[in-house]
Amino acid sequence: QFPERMNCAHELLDRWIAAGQGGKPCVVAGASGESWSYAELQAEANRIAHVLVEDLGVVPGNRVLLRGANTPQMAACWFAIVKAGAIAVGTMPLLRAKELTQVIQKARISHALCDERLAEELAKAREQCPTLRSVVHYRSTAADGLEALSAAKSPSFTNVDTAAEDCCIIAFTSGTTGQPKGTMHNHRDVVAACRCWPPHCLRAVADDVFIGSPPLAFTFGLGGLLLFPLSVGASTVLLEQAAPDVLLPAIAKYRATVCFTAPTSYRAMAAQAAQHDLSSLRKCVSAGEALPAATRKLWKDATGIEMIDGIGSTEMLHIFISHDESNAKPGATGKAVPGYRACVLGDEGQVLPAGQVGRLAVMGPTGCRYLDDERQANYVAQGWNLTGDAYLLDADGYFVYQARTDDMIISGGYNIAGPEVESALLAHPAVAECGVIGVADEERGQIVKAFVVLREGRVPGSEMAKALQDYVKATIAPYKYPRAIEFRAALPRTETGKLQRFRLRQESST
Ligand code: 3UK
Repeated sequence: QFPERMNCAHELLDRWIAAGQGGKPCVVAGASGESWSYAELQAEANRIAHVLVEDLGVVPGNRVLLRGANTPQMAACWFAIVKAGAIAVGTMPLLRAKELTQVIQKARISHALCDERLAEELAKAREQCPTLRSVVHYRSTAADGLEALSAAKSPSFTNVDTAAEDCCIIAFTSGTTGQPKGTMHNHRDVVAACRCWPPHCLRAVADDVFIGSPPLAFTFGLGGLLLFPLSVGASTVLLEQAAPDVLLPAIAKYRATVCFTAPTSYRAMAAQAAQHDLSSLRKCVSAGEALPAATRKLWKDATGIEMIDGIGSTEMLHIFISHDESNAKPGATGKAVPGYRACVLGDEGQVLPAGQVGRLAVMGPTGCRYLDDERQANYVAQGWNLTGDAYLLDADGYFVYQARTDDMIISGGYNIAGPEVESALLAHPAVAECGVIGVADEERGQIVKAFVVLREGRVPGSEMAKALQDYVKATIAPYKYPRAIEFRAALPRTETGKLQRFRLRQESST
């Protein structure tokens, strides 16, 4: 199906210019409205590729760290690295020196391209990293900045003739518990990801305008906001900052049609949707954590749009279980995306029948290869990747999320999935956000505890707690109700919108 040699920068970018479509809008800087055509992005990427090869001595296979918020310049740097046959290692903008040091050491980074606005933490990390040979700042007016170096270069560049199986991305997932895990993806994975989920579940077209919140350093953002729009010749609006109150007006301003963000962001946007013109939107994708049925309904009531949910992971590059908007089933993630296989395994590794909760295993054309051999041995068997999620397959063949495997709560002999209790609570009109964990209890082993953020104007207290408990008991099996409820102003979340249940656990054990 794939040629032996290919450079994915050609499939995604160069081929459009070769086909005479270079004048089409490609990347837009959300803050300024500055728009680059396909030809302009290509020319910029080519100039930077010359800098990498001629000035910095990058050779194929070198690992190049990329640090910055989502901007057209960052997109150009990403393509430059890939065109030069090197490996792009995206890093989340909020990472500190300590975490950057880990990434630099684990991925054996030799060069870095860094947005000047985020130079500080990388400079600190560099002191600990003798193997990091050069750091060049972009979006910079300095004499040794990337723009000064690239201005003199030719806008044409012959891509390095890479093998389809050559690595071009190392992506790190912080995981939900700390230690960053590095995973490798090659040119073929990138093209395969563009040919599986997007045509089957998203079905975007060249006129679409993509927008969203995930950083390009997160493969959810890299796919949704760069690879997928370019693979169909569409345009993409890159926002340096994409909190709900920034994303909403940006959707209206750019008449965006396809939105990628996490459930928590959809909940926050739904509350303010009426004040913005969202009539351009036609596809809304949710990933990163489970999409509760109540959130799907909230967004549909606010915008009329049936969301597309999908579970993906850094290991698998992008989404592998999902559905299109006409096959949504509230509360379920969907079915295996064409090209992927998924099943639910029991403790002995046997495939479980429908209705039983077990470990999700997935196999497909985009993964999974860890940097670390020990992880590879523990999480990948005969090509099957254990994602760390507990799932069940329902009678209709839909995969239904339960919890992260290590987040299951055992209380009084019952297995309780925190996210199911969260979904029940989120359906209550007073609840804006919530997180459910198990806390130690002498009598029951663990009890279910909910952390609740109320909507504006709602009053916390024992009366509210009782009302929420009764509400849960009336919605799901009564033994699952939260025996303890704590009201909070906000919940701890990762930069990608994932609830950090481990932090809630730490906070309640001290
Ligand atoms: C959880 C979901 C239920 C699940 C990601 C889309 O999130 C992404 O990658 P990460 O490596 O985390 C993977 C884990 O996140 N998860 C993600 N989506 C869903 N749980 N329903 C969902 N729809 O625990 C999974 O194992 O950070 C998502 C595309 C690319 C990605 N990297």
